[in-house]
Amino acid sequence: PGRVWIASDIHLGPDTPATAQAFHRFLIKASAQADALILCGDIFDAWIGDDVALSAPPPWLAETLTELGHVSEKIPLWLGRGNRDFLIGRALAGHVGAQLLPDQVCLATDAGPILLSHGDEYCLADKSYQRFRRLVRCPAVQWLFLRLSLSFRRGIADFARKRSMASNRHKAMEIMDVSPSAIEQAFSGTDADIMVHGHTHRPQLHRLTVGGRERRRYVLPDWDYDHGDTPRGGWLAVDATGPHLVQASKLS
Ligand code: OKV
Ligand code: MN
Repeated sequence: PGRVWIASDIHLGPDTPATAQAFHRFLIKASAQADALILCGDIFDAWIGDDVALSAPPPWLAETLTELGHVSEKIPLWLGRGNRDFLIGRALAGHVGAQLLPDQVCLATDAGPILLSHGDEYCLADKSYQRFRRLVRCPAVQWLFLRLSLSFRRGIADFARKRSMASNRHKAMEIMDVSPSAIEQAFSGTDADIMVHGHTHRPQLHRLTVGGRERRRYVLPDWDYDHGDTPRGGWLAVDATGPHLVQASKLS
C-alpha cells in the first residue's frame, strides 16, 4: 500500500564503487519517500553463498548490507533473486531485515495487481542460458555447491563467468530479450494487467493485448555508474496514479 519503489540489476561487485555510491543515495531517498522498497534481483553481480558475505564481507559489501539494514528500519524491504544472485538466502535477508520474494509474485498495489519477477525466466530463446538456469536452480545442485569450500566455489564461479561471456559474444540481441509467448502465457494466468521485470536492461513500457485485455509491461533499467560516460540507473515508482519509470541520473 502507498508508494512502492522497485529496482533491479544494480550488479554491485568489488569493482563498481560509483554504482554502489549511486545505489546508496537511492536507498536513502527510498527510505524517505517510499512506503516499501522491492529489489527484484541482481543487486549483486555474483553470489556464491550467504556464508561468504556474512562471515567476512569485503568493505564494499559490508557497507551495502549496512545501508540495506537502514532501509528496513524505516520501511519494509523485499528481496527477489536474479539470475546472478539466485543463491541469496534467508540468512542474508535476515541479516539486512528484509523478506525474500518468490521468483514470481503478484503484488497488490495502489495501481492494481502487478506481476513481478526478475525476468530471466521469459528469455526462452536463450537455450544455453535456460540450460544453465535449470542446472543451478536445482535444489540438490545448490545444496552440493554450498557445501564446497569457498575456493572451490570461487573457481566454479570464475569458470561459469568466462564461459558465459564467451557464449554471449555470439548471441543476437533478440536471443537475449524476452519471448513474446512467455509474456503472453504469464499474463494469461493472472488478472494482473501490469507486469514488471528487469534483467534485459532495456527500460521501457511495452503495451500489448492478452486475452482481450490491454496489458502493460514495464522493464526496469540496469545500473552502471562505473563504465562509459553516461551513468545508467533507475527504478519504478508505483502509487495510485500508476507505475512511473524514474531515471536515477536525477539523483546526484
Ligand atoms: C551467476 C551467471 C555466474 C548467468 C553453480 C551450482 C554448479 C550455483 C552455482 C556459480 C556461479 C553463482 C552460483 C554467476 C550467474 C554466472 C555466469 C553466467 C548468465 C553451480 C550452484 F555449477 F555447480 F552447478 N553458481 N555463481 N551467469 O558467479 O554468481 O546468469 S556466479
Ligand atoms: Mn539479470
